[in-house]
Amino acid sequence: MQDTDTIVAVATPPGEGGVGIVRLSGPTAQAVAACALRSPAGAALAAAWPARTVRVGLLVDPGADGEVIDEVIFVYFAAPRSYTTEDVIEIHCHGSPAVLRRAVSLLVGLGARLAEPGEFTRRAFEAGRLDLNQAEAVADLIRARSDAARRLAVTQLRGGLATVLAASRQALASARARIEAAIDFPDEDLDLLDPHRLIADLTQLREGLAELLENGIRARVLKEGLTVVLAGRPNVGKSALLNALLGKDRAIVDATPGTTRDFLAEEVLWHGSPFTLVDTAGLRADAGEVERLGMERARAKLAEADVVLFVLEATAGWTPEDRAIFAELSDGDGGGSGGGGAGDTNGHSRSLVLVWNKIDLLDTGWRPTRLGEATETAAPGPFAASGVPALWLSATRGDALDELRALLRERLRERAFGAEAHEVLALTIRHEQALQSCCCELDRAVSNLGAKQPVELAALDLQRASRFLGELAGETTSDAVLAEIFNTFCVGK
Ligand SMILES: Nc1nc2c(ncn2[C@@H]2O[C@H](COP(=O)(O)OP(=O)(O)OP(=O)(O)O)[C@@H](O)[C@H]2O)c(=O)[nH]1
Ligand SMILES: [Mg+2]
Repeated sequence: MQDTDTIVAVATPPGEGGVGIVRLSGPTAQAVAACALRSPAGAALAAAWPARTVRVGLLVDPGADGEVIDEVIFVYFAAPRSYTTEDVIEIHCHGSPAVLRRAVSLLVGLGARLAEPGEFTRRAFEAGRLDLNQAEAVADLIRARSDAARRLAVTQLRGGLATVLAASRQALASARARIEAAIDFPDEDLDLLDPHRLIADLTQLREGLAELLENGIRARVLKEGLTVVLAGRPNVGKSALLNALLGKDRAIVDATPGTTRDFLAEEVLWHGSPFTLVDTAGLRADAGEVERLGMERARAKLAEADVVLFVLEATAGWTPEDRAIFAELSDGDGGGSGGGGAGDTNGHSRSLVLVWNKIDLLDTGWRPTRLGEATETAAPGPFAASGVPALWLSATRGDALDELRALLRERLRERAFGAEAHEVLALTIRHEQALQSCCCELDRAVSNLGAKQPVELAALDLQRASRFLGELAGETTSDAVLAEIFNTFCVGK
């Protein structure tokens, strides 16, 4: 990738649209565009282009006797006041795949190069117009599916993390300066370095970062949504429930046990909140080879679940097979606690919901009303008074589906608790790792100072902490990380 090239790409999504935008960026953008743009009357353009002015004209192919490709409008953003900080020309064509394809190949023929994914944003980053967090926020904003995700991306794009970190970086720099001074003037160290104050300052700094981390993890739930996995014996109606919740015939439903083999994931938005619903193969002991492979996949999905819907048959009651599955689900991470996962900081305690399906087949007219009321009577054996919510519903008749959706939205809110506030930033895994490492270094420094170790040790700890904060602010980043981030972009951004 050579940054002196002039690059070109279609900036709008593929397909038909009212307008399709071709974007050129680089030192020769104006010269390249001038070869292909004419006034509405077909005259060549004057040498001096007014910047930031919308102009009407024709896009022509000089190599094909000036064939008119489209009537267009175009805008020139003169360096450095453009998205990439280079000369940028945007040509607004009609949103036709044929026009856009021809326009790009024409501009490539005239000397531009096809842009790589994310190359426009990468140039903006390399020129210092955006920091790395803002560049990532651009990709997040483009991908945002819910209003919450959009809001988080815009906060980040407007410099969120860098602003939040400024005070922490300042505090760390001051602590380092005090330690360095104590190292340089060892005889006076007691006066220069008040270890108690330093420990208090570092502890406060660490608490602030830990809070940022916790809120960031919650905000990620708002952005990425909750993963809800349906699990249970074969034939209890998992696939029927998935279809009912989605409101469409997505999974095959059949009276033969073992119908679903592979897992099936589908995203939905309920009241603007994203959920990923995952249907899985029924779990049973005497399964054939293919079914067993399906069960392995089901178990892998269960490990990723935020919420497990344990589907049971109201007509069959609590069977020994259900008991075995329950033992498996509650093995390990908090599956049996039924708590909403509030207060969880590693982002992965799953919560369990019992779903008694097929109540339309019960001949009594009985039907539990509220969740809480249902819990005690509905939760058998190990669930009695355990706080695991239980719902009685019918996937095929549609009873209580709204209650189930409401319960799942409630779970999402619990996970994201506090993340609605404006100052919250959604952290990426990269941010989380850097923050965690920074907190570790601060802990080490505090314990070294507390144990009256030579101050040089704490100085080294703080030096590393400061490097992690720099990484977090998007200043020091390896080429591999950069490549990974920009490769997730679409071409034209
Ligand atoms: N009466 C009634 N039948 C249902 C209900 N839900 C599912 N069924 C029926 O139960 C049978 C099994 O449904 P599926 O959704 O395929 O069950 P599953 O749990 O996905 O089964 P596997 O994929 O084999 O693990 C089908 O014949 C469904 O029509 C319900 O609420 N009421
Ligand atoms: Mg199924």
